[in-house]
Amino acid sequence: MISRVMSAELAEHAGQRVTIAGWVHRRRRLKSVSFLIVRDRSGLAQVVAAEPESVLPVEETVVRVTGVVSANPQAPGGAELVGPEIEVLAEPAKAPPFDLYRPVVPASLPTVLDHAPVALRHPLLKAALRISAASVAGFRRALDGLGFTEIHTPKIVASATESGANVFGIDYFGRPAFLAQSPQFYKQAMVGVFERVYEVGPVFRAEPHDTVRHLAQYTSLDAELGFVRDHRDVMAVLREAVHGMVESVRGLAVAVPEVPEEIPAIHFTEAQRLTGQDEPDLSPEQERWLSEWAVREHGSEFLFVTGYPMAKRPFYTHPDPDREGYSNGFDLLFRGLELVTGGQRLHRYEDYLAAIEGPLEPYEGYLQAFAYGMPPHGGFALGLERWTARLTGAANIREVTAFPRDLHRLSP
Ligand code: AMO
Repeated sequence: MISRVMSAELAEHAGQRVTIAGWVHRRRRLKSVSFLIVRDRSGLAQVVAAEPESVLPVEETVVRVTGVVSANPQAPGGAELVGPEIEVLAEPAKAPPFDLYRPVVPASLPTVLDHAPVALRHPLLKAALRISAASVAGFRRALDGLGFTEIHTPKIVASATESGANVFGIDYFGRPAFLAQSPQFYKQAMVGVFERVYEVGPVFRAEPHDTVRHLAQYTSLDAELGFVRDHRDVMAVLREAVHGMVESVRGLAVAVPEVPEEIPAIHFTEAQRLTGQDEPDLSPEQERWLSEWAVREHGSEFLFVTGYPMAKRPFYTHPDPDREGYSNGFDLLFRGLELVTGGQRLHRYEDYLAAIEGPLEPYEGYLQAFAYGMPPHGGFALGLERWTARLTGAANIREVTAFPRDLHRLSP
């Protein structure tokens, strides 16, 4: 049996008889010959057939094709397969909801999402998911290089971590439980074990808003590190993580941003002054304006906003020791959108006892970490779908999420 060759490697086999396998991406007739474009994990291969187009297998048929490789500068990858024997491995039961071979996705977002298992085969939609995968690989590589250990923490938990409002409740063997809104408590506890940890995993938010930047489940790229001076050490690690992600997508994404050696940072109060607002949080419009300002003033597509008011940050946030009412918490804006939240945390047991409102019982497991000694620490979380959307220019994060979960969508 001849072993399978990837479409991207065809040119290396010019003159040889080889076998490729994949899906029929497109059948087409040109002058006197028919072409079968076969799609595999590496790309597209052109097969030249003698038969008329109508007898060739239809789009999305799974095929194995054996033929002789012939150099042709016009073919994808500079080579094509001639004299093919086509073996059908699986016939589709249905036609795809739209032509997967069109250069631009010829369907609305709801159509794409309703047919995600097949729609995601479109090269553009697939490319976004590959960018997302490469970003995660870059994140891991950067943090591995900085002495971080990857952890995996429970997604079924006993208490809300971010706010009580948007938490999914579940029935856990007759007891109330929640889907984790973040790995916040566990990543902090694991600083007590490894000093530096990260996690890539799903988090759940019962988001009642139907926006282009919120999902009910998203992938959170979390990191947490001990022995920090304050939040600035966390921001420096985040810069390295983002830089690693950018390097990893070079060649895959079109508009790859520059990550400045030092990402510009402004204090929350300065951001308010610049935008002429005085709310305790930044609105999406302010975030957009500030991003444009950072490009204008600093030539940077990234901007840190530091020192958010304590009132708007979770209870585990460390206050700014020099500025009453403000925190050592920050956000990172990227291309007009909040991409990351992070900061320095409280680390003394008694500070937690004072910060937690209401009964301590749901927090008992978490509090153990602080009862047994924790160094000054901090961390951050980056929303993967927001990152990929901003990198690819997708207007809605659902376009770059394989099977998005939101207010209306639980399937496919
Ligand atoms: P926060 O709740 O701000 O912080 O979330 C961190 C980042 O996650 C992304 N994000 C979302 N993405 C898609 N859909 C959503 N519903 C959604 N909500 C948030 C954003 C956001 O910046 N524990 C803290 C992080 C930390 O301090 O370490 C937290 O979860 O990109």
